[in-house]
Amino acid sequence: MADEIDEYFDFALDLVKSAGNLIKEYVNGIKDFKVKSCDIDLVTEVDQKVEAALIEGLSKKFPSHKFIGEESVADGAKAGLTDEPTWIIDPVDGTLNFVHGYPNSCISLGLTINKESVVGIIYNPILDQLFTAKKGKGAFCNGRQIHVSQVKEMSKAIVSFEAGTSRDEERQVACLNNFKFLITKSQGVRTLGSAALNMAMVALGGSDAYFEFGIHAWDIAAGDILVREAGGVCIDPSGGEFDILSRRVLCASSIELAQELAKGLHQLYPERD
Ligand code: LIP
Repeated sequence: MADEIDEYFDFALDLVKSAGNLIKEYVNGIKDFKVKSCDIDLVTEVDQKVEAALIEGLSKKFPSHKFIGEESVADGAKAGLTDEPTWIIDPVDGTLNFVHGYPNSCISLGLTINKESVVGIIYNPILDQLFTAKKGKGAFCNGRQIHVSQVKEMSKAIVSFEAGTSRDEERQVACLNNFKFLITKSQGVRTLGSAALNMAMVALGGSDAYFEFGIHAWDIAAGDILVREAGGVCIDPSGGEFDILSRRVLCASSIELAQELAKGLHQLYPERD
């Protein structure tokens, strides 16, 4: 299995690096975009071109593999996860940032086998940050091995979260309650605008935890294995087991910090993917 994972990883990495050039062309932002579920949830032709290039390249090389892509699902494809090798793709994670020319956007590519993340690639071509992980082989940033911080308590933690794509009343209440929880209990609060890059910062040890309600499998598949291979944990925000299709995620440098956060969070339960 390890040799197969190496082959999958090496081929996918070349494709991601090449697709990153499409994003680099718009380092100052892109003014042509379409609105999806609301005027915060956007898509550009670059999102669509990157996803098409990754699916075309991977499906030619590995014809039996399956795919869950953000824009394919937006166009009606099912986000069904099977035991087959499945590539889970966010072609531009942080699309709102990308449209604005705010340099926190990335390609997020995860691979699951038997529903377990075994490969993660998160590439921000604008800042030239390449985060990678393979099952059992550690986590890396630009080829340098990385590790989560040693932080085990909120009072010493930088915690990131996101307001997300919708602004309905229930989400506003949860967001404000959780923001108050963080500013009173943690050392710092950050919101990067990209789930994958928030998770990469935890793996890097730059921040100590991240949680979000309402994200999708494509936002977190790569970040899940990256954080775990960096020595961190990924769990459900209520403290239970991580479920990639639940649209809920909490990752942290330690289980102690994750559980302290889980105890105090105002929970949201979006409809599953
Ligand atoms: C984004 C996520 C982010 C979330 C945004 C959006 P996209 O993904 O990475 O965490 O808060 O609402 O969903 O849509 O840019 O691929």
